[in-house]
Amino acid sequence: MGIVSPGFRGRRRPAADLPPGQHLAEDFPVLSAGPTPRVDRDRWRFTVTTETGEEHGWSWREVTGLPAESVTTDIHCVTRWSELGTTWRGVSLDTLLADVDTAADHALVHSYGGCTTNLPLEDLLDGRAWLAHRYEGEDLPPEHGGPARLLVPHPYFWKSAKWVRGIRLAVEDEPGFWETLGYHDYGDPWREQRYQGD
Ligand SMILES: Nc1nc2c(c(=O)[nH]1)N[C@H]1C(S)=C(S)[C@@H](COP(=O)(O)O)O[C@H]1N2
Ligand SMILES: [Mo]
Repeated sequence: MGIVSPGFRGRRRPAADLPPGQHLAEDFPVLSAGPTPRVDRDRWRFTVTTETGEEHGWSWREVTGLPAESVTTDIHCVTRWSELGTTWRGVSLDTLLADVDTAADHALVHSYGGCTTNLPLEDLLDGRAWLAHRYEGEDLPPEHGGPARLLVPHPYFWKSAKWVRGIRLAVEDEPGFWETLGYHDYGDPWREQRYQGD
């Protein structure tokens, strides 16, 4: 028996799993606002700065020595492509933020290269965000944000900062690069929060 429809790919799930207005990507598109920063692992650092200016920093060796988790998740870009069931490996932000003493509600994520994006701090906690350094079983390639990127799959994918360098915690919300350009402050794909005012 067996009905094989042209173009069927076994890995794909039904489009019912897609948020409104999204379609499946053919491959893993690269979406970068500027050139790909090349960051040497020997000089790479990840720094969390609290609202009082207290810094918590990790070298590449320290970050990759922390317990890592495997994550399989769907990702949704505001330009309307989605990918289902992508697999990653990285350190949970719960682990990185565990010893950080803060009263802040907001996070501004900074990337090597200067890009920024903002998120509520609570969206980085409770198993919803990772510092990802592996993608589909390989080191994360530079064009997709290597050495390491933020993976926070429940909002649109622009919140998943590539070449992540650090997080600044703040009492007041401050829009990042994308949000200043008109993207939504929060960006929930299931509510189609693409642009300010959605
Ligand atoms: N630093 C930085 N992070 C970024 C971007 C960027 O241009 N610079 N693009 C964002 C957008 S809009 C998307 S959809 C994803 C794209 O990730 P990819 O290029 O790995 O597909 O990265 C996000 N993170
Ligand atoms: Mo995007």
